[in-house]
Amino acid sequence: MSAAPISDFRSDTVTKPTPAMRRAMAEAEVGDDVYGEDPTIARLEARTAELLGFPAALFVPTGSMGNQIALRVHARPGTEVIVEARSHVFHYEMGAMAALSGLLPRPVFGPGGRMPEAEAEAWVRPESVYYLPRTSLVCLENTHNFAGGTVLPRAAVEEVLALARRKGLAVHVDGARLWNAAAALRVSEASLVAGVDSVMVCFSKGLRAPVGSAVAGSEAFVAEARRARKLFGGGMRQAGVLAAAALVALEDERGRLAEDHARLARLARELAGVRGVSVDPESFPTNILIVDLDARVWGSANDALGKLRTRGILAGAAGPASVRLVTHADVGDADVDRCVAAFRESAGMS
Ligand code: TLP
Repeated sequence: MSAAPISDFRSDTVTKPTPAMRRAMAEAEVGDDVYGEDPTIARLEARTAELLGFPAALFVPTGSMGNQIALRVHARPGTEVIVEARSHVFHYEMGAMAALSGLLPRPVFGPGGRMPEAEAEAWVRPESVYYLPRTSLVCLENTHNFAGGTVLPRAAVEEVLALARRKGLAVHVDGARLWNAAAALRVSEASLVAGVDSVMVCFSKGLRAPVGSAVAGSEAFVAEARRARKLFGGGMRQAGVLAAAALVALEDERGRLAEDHARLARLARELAGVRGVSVDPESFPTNILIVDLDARVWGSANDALGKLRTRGILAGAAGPASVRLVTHADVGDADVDRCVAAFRESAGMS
C-alpha cells in the first residue's frame, strides 16, 4: 500500500536540490576556503556581490549566521539595534545578538513589516542624555516573513536610509527572501538594497539549494565579516560542493519565483471563503500566507495543524490562532487544491 500523499507547506526550506544542483555539486572544483582556496566559493561570492550591487560578498552556512555576523561587525556591545517587532532576527535567532555580540534589540512595530517612519525620531536614542544606550543600527527584513512575505519597496528603504544618514546609523537588510521581493516588484535585487551597509541573502529558501547564505557589503565590511564568521565557527573547508548548488540556484531558480507567488495568491483567494478563516488575499504578495483562525471553529493553531495533518497537509504555527503556509518549487497546483480541500473539510464544509 502506498503512503497517503503529503503536501508540505511548512516552509520554502523543505525543497530538495534539483538534478542540476546535484550534478554541479558532484563536479565542483574545491579547495580549503579557510585558506581562501576554493574557486567555486570565490565564483559564488563574486556572482552574489554582482547581483546585489556590492563590491564583495561572503559565503556563510546559514541566514542566521549571516545576520549575526553583520550585526557583530556594525555594532559595538551595549548598543541598540532597531528591529521590526515581528522580525526573524528578533524572534527566531535565539537571542543571538545579545548572547554573541552584547546587543540590545529595540523592537518597533511597523505595518506590513515596514518601519514606522512617523515615529522614527522617537526610536533613535538622543545623544544629549549620556546615560542612555546608543543606537547603532537599523535592521530591515525584505521580504518580511511573519508579516506575510510582505515586500519593502524602494521608498520604504529610502525612508530608513535617510534617517540612518541623519543619525549616523548603519543599515542591515535581512534579505533571506530578497529574491522574492525583487520578483514581486519586477526590479533588480541591487535596486532594493542600494545604499545600505550590508545585506544577507539565502540560497536555501525559495531557490532550492540545500545549504547556504551570503552577506554582502563593502570590501572592508566583508574582511571583518570573514573574521566574525571564523569567530562564530563558520569557517568552512571544501564547501565549494555547497557553493556549486547555490550558483545553480542563482541562475536557474530566481525566474521561477513568480510561479510560487501566483500559487500563493490562488491559495489565499480560495482560503478566504473557508469558515473560520480570516485572510485578506491582497496582503500576501509573495510566497508566504498567514491565516488567522476563529477558535470557535478551529480551536488553537496547534489543533488546526493537527486537523490539516490528518488530511495530508503540513503547515506551521504563526501565533496562538494563526498558521503559516509557504509555497515553493515542491508544491504544485494539485497541492494547492488538496490544501483548500483539507481546510474546507476541517472546517466542516464538505
Ligand atoms: N526562516 C525559517 C524559520 O527560521 C522561521 C522559515 O522557515 O521561514 N531571515 C529570515 C527572514 C528567515 O525567514 C530565515 C529562516 C532566516 C533569516 C534564517 O535562515 P537560516 O534558517 O538559514 O538560519
